[in-house]
Amino acid sequence: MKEPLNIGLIGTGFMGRAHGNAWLDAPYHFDLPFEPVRKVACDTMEDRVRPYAAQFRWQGTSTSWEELVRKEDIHVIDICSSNQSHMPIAVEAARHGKHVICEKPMARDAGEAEKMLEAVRQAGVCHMVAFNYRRVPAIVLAKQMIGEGRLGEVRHFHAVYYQDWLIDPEFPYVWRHDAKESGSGAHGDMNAHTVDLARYLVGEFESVCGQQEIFIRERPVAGSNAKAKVTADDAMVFLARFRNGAAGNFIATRYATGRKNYLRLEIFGSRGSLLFNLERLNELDYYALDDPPEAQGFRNIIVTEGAHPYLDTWWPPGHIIGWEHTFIHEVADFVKAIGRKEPVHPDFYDGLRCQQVLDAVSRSCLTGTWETIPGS
Ligand code: SOE
Repeated sequence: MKEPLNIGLIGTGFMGRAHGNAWLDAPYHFDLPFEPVRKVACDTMEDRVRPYAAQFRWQGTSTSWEELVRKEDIHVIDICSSNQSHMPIAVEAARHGKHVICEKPMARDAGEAEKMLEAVRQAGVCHMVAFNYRRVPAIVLAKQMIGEGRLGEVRHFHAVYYQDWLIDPEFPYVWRHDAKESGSGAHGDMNAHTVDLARYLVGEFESVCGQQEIFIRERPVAGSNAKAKVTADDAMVFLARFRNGAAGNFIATRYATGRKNYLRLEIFGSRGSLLFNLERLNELDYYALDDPPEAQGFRNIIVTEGAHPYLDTWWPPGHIIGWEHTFIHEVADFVKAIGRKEPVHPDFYDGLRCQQVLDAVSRSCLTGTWETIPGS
């Protein structure tokens, strides 16, 4: 019998469901050092948390995160609630000795992220930011290939993250439109992912220059005739310089009509290139300058071989995996790190560095100039 690792999950919306599914599935597919126990699910509303707990089979429920993080028998706090709650929950959870996994963006700004990092470091607990796209096998393969020098020097990192769920002006006002609650809009929600992937695949940022847009300034409030002012960005576009000399360009928008969850990376190096599209997440396109001239061209790698990252635990070659698997990989890696008492990445330091880049982009929209990333 493995020792139990009792989980307290906070926030039962979209991300709560993705994490709930992952906690359920991870032990069936990965050899974990503990038995994760879905102990308490928490949300502010009783009528949200109860059906969630029944669906994902949690033992108990709570409507108070303050009480949950104090519970002696909870070992891990999994934060899936809205952005403004991340900092207070993470700090308190760490203070009570809990390991913390936190949804992205880690915080609303770098100041909050710093407090969170300090809290987990002081407590000596394991910490992770849930940038799940680092756990797409094709992305891990891309990292390996770049590390092996197959691209030579990376010159361009081009990242677009397109969604279109806001094109309807009648789409109601939600917390994601409120900069106070969310920190930012498409920027923190979507650029956070691509900035983290850029740090993972290319390296640290040096400076950035951004352009922010709010296309629809007011939105209807559900259940009333009132309208609320949108303060969080609908789209954020920016240029970047990396410390290693690579040039980056990034677009995050919720107005890419027809695109649903289209995260595309194009990485061009002196010896080769890699292309990735999240909506085809089992595939990686690779161009190698070292191929004989008559055979040159992009090749499409179906990333489902046992030799590919994470895939030895799933299905035979060609039997594809999906979006939810990235969360399963994430919680499995987190539990393994707790067992080994070792750091796991992306950790709260990575979350802070990502936040510093996002903040610098926002600053540059106000100053109209390039902004340097602290510590560059
Ligand atoms: C909404 O834009 C969202 O769910 C993000 O919050 C997630 O991080 C992303 O994976 C999909 O889109």
